[in-house]
Parts: sequence; structure tokens; C-alpha cells
Amino acid sequence: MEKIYSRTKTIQEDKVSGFCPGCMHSTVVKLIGEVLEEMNIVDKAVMITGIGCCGLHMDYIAYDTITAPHGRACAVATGMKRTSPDSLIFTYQGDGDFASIGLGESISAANRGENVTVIFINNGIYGMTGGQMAPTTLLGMKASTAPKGRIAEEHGYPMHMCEILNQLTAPYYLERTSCNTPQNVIKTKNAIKKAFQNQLDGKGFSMVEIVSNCPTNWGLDPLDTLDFIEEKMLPEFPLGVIRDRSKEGV
Ligand SMILES: Cc1ncc(C[n+]2csc(CCOP(=O)(O)OP(=O)(O)O)c2C)c(N)n1
Repeated sequence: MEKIYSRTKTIQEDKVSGFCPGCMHSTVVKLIGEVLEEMNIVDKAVMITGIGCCGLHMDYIAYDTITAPHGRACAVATGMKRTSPDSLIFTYQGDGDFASIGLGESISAANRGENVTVIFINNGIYGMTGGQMAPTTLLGMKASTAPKGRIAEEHGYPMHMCEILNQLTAPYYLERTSCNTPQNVIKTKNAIKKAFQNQLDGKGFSMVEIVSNCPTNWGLDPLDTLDFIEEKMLPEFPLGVIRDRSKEGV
């Protein structure tokens, strides 16, 4: 039978994935591996994971990883990059990690223009701990801590991290993508590549926000999560380049 799928060299063949079936973390992890291999930078890569499902692959990837205390990945990345400037330092964080408990560290690192890359997985909830409301939960979207759905008067509004960071002077590159269609998977891969290249070129802070799913806690079949992303998530979190200072000749 013709083989139609294989893991990248950065993901060990003999290990079972830590992610639930249909989870987009798997897709993004594969893309990161492909990009590192294509750019020939596997040996210099260090991933700083947040706490959550974003750390479930650390046992079976071929590049170095550090787990930061919850929310502190951008602070750890700052220290790593400043002390090891030749390494390719990227964080890999969920929305609970990056936009809630780590909000201060995230904004501060972006505001300093640290020369690191953030891969921010926005699945609208806290995945690992059972679907609690995150800063990115949509209005009306159910969460285990908001069983009737998010209500603006009680819980505030969804937070748009790309747009918030776009208020700062320092960030170099901010793009929001998704992996809900093959075209968007390709765009996500290109965005990750660009963000890593920015770091190699010493350009400063880059972030790729990836609008993702959580079939388990959304209570949806994996295929139905793709429709949910298209119909509900993307109107709230529109895809595209929010900032690219290379276009300004910087
Ligand atoms: C200081 C601290 N507070 C709370 C927790 C519990 N905790 C573990 S994972 C997690 C949620 C992570 O959610 P998110 O960042 O959205 O990542 P996902 O699991 O969705 O990828 C929480 C609250 C913890 N480990 N440490």
C-alpha cells in the first residue's frame, strides 16, 4: 500500500502521540518539525513550552525543550535568548498560558522586542484541565466554568492578542493563521518559517497565533470542529498579517 503520511524526522516514529485524535496541536507540531528541518536549524532550536496540552509532545521530538512555569514561557525565552543568542528560541503556548496567567510576561517580552518567536495556540479554552473559560473564549461559547456560555457582562469579551500586541511599538511580525483547511496549513507553515527567519536575522519579536480546535472539550467530532472554526472562531479572530515591519523596510 502506498504510504500517504509519515512523521517528520523531528518526531520519533515509535512513540504514540500525546494529543487527542483530531487535535490541531499535532498538525502544528508537525509543521514546526518540517520548518526546522527545511531551514536546517533543528540542532539550534529550543522550544519553551507553556503548561497545558502544548507540552504533550516534548517526550518524542528531536530538538531541545524546556517547560516554563505556567505563563512564564516568554520570560524563560528571554533569558535563554539573551544568554544563548545563537540558539533559535521559540515558545509554544496555549491561550490560558499566553493570554491569561502569562499575560504580563507575554506583553512585556513583546514590548521589549525580545528576539524570540512565539507560537500561540488559540483554541478558545483551557484544554488540558477540562475546558475552562480562557481569555479567548467566544461570547456564547460554553466552557466548564461558564456552562451557559460566556456572557460579556459577567466575563468580559474575547481578547485579541495579535491586535493587543499591535498597539506596542516593538513587535516585528504578528500573523494569525489556522490549520482548518489545507490552504491554511500551508499559510501557517509559511508564517512559522517567516517568524523563525526573522529571529535568525535578529529582527526581534515575532508571533504566529494559530486559531485551533479542541474536539474533546468542545464536545465536537474533529471534522465538525473545522466548521466551528470557520463559522464561529474566524469571524472573531480574522486571519492575516497584523504587522510585518519588513514591509516598512525595517
Ligand atoms: C500555576 C498553575 N496554575 C494552574 C495550573 C493548572 N493548569 C495546568 S494546564 C492549565 C490550562 C492550560 O490551558 P491552555 O494554556 O489554554 O493550553 P491547552 O491545554 O489548551 O493547550 C492549567 C490552568 C498549573 N499547572 N499551574
